[in-house]
Amino acid sequence: VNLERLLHTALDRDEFVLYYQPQVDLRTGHIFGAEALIRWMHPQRGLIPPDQFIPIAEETGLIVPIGIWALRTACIQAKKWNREHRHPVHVAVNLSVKQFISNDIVASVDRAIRETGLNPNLLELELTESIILENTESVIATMNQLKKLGVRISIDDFGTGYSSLAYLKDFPIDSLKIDRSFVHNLSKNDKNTAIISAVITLARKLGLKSVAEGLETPEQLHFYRMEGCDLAQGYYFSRPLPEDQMNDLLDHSV
Ligand code: G
Ligand code: G
Ligand code: MN
Ligand code: NA
Repeated sequence: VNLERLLHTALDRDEFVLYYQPQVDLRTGHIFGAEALIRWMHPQRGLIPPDQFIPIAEETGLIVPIGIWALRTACIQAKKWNREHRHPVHVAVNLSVKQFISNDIVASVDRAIRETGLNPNLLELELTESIILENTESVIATMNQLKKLGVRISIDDFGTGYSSLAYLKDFPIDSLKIDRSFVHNLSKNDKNTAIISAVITLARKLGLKSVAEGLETPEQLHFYRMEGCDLAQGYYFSRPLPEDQMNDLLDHSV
């Protein structure tokens, strides 16, 4: 089977969908926004998760048009949410490194914002630490151009890459998403508690927002809140939801 053709057909037939995982503001308890997570709604095989097709999309270069679709769809959705709700609703979109360096990402983001009319401050782009392994000068230049558009940049899965911390002072980023692997088996003596606590402090001292990922229990939530983490997402609050369920959640929140 030619996987590239399959993905191309999926794009043509509009078979990709975005799910949305709510992000909660830990100080107010309000919904801050949502992370958009792509799925492939295959007519025969059902819902296919991103780890089963994003790597192929990257290899074949199809990540570029798929990424443009995701960016645009998330912006359209967030624009709708912000028309209908009093509180600002942010949306976060994942960008793979290939996407960030391979095409005119700045033009794509600019177009998505202008064509949908979304306030760019409500759009966050999630990058992983692996971006650090690319040409630093050009990554910084691209990030600065994106910042000029008014969007926010976050580092996803923070703490799991092989990168140094030095990039935190050179890169114009806004938030750190603490990888969910640190959240498991939280107990008083666990080394993970020390790491999480240090990352939250690091973020605060650098003027960055901290975001907890993968919260599944009230104990985990309590710990992150006590440490002063700003935002959180995880199954404790909600799994990633299809559009209509995310709409319902927002409709029933303050
Ligand atoms: O939703 P799920 O936990 O299965 O997502 C698995 C991975 O797929 C995550 O690491 C996430 O960053 C990635 N991912 C989800 N949606 C997108 C997307 O629209 N673009 C890219 N590049 N990656 C995505
Ligand atoms: O790498 P990224 O953070 O973009 O990936 C998000 C992935 O994490 C999604 O596939 C989502 O389904 C998954 N996820 C979100 N919340 C939780 C959680 O509380 N527990 C677990 N195990 N996975 C989660
Ligand atoms: Mn993410
Ligand atoms: Na993550």
